[in-house]
Amino acid sequence: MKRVITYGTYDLLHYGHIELLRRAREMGDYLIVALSSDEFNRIKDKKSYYNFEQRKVMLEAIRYVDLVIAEEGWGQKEKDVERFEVDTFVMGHDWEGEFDFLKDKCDVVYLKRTEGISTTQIKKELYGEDAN
Ligand code: C2G
Repeated sequence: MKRVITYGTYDLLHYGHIELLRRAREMGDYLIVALSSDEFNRIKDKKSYYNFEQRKVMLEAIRYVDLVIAEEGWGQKEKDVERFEVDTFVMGHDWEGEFDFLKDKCDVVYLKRTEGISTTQIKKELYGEDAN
């Protein structure tokens, strides 16, 4: 059983997220998503439209996702990789190189982001330029 993990806020779920999750799942047999808590979002200076529970319900409804856990901080990835016996860590390429420290524990793969869509762009188009 090849286990894959990825991390994110996944707010205002869109096809860029789905494409990432689909490709991540295809790299193994079981996909874990560590979903940023509302408190961690504040640390990332991200304000999500949906709260953690709402974002969790949406992710759990996606066929590619097998388990959703909470991401409470930057420092939990090594423990998660060990605890869930993860084979592959996946993130979009906007994080290229940032998580290479995990390479002694698992494969680290950065997948190309889907062009032309982002939660920030959606907010800007809905709420105007100063949205973040
Ligand atoms: N993504 C993508 N294409 C897009 C938008 C997002 O492939 N058009 C990917 C991102 O690269 C990321 C995932 O979807 O791998 C989730 O995106 P965010 O919710 O923005 O994640 P982020 O806030 O970058 O969280 O500890 C890591 C952080 O929690 C990453």
